[in-house]
Amino acid sequence: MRHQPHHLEQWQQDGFVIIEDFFTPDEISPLFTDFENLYDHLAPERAAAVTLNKKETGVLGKSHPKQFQNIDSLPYEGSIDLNLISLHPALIAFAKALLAVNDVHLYQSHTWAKFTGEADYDQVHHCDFGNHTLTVPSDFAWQRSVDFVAYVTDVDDDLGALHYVTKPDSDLILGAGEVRATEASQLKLKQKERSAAGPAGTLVAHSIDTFHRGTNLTRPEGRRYTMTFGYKATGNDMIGFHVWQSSPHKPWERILNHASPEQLACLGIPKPGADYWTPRTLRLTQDRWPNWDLSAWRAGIE
Ligand SMILES: O=C(O)CCC(=O)C(=O)O
Ligand SMILES: [Fe+2]
Repeated sequence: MRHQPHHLEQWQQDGFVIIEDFFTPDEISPLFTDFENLYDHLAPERAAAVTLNKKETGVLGKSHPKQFQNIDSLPYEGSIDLNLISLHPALIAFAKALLAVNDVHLYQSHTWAKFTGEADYDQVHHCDFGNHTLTVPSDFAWQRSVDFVAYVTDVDDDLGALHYVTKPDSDLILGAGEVRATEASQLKLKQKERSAAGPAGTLVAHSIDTFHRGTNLTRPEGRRYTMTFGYKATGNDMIGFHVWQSSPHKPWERILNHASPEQLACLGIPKPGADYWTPRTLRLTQDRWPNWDLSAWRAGIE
């Protein structure tokens, strides 16, 4: 376990928890290499990376498509480490504890590279439910979700640290349970905002009903590499983002051939012992993915 009871209490109280050393340096360093391979060539030229051109890169404070251009989703054209980090057992355990459920589903996994000068990454305060559900955030935590942000580089204040407002503070400003912020309330939210700056290895957890915003990168030639992981309770059809099944030609073997049954259950693959597994489904699955070791699923069936 990499989380403590006080982290769960903080999540219940504030809607945000930040754990600075959630991932170890040994876990982060291969991810950094992957990010360099995937994104370094997209970094702006030096001259662009030291000056911020707001006119070209977006309206200050509003989200803008340029903010989201260096994003990829699972599975990744990278190492096994990069492909498995969204399903790290400690992350799964933390998601279960935060949502207070026994089974969770990974419904979002992104890499995201931001570069000084590439875009104006400043955003207004918002909650993320708008593109995670067609409904509004539930009154019950387990019916909402947990959004994790993992830092692959140090994310200092001049490197686009996320800013957030605790639930008690936003409730005081907007009214209890409000998830919409008027333009007039933005200033008040900013006055109460805190920084989620932290070193590589930091994990931030928040929910689809918590106010936060992206901020701009201002350090000359700065780069911010992060990953986003979204978990929900298994079977919660209100929440969604990716449809893993719609990209069968992506490198799924990098996950299937290396992940445990518990990890794969988070992608919707039935656990060993589930009635889905029969001699027929096992045979066809093995034909489809020849290098996936199915022995755990096969046990007791064949
Ligand atoms: O990357 C960040 O720091 C926050 C971005 C964000 O909140 C968003 O795009 O919804
Ligand atoms: Fe957001």
